[in-house]
Amino acid sequence: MSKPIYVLSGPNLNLLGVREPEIYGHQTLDDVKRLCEARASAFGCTVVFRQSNHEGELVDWIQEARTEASALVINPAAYGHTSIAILDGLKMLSVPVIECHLSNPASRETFRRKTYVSLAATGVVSGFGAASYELAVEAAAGLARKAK
Ligand code: CA2
Repeated sequence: MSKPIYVLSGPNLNLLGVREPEIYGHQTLDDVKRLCEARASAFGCTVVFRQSNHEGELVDWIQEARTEASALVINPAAYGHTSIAILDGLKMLSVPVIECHLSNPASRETFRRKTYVSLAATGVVSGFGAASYELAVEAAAGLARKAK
């Protein structure tokens, strides 16, 4: 049995679908989880889907992914713009890392234009709403298969 794709989401994304639907869409994080599971299953993969508002917990899960995941998809949310701890954790992975954002941070405020996570990412998917996660899972599944 191959290892799952870890799909991690950062702070405030538990409130997805509740506020700012014009930026982040109407779908909830549970909806996004179902979309990721369906897309992974189409590629013969499974996902471990988790969200945390806490930087350290995200770092713990990234470290867990070193041995337990075939690939990692991460929407670091605001921590992408601030967290060197998350960047350092990601740099320790040898599996593919896909950074994913619902919105396109490059087209928003200046402070969103830099993400530390991108420095450790194999690739980035941004701006497609919930479909960003599906596309990221698809990319992760393809890269994980190639790496076998
Ligand atoms: O577009 C994305 O996915 C972001 O990672 C979302 C982050 C933001 O800081 C990044 O620049 C881009 C914010 C997540 C906040 O989550 C919310 C959920 C529901 C309602 C409002 C915000």
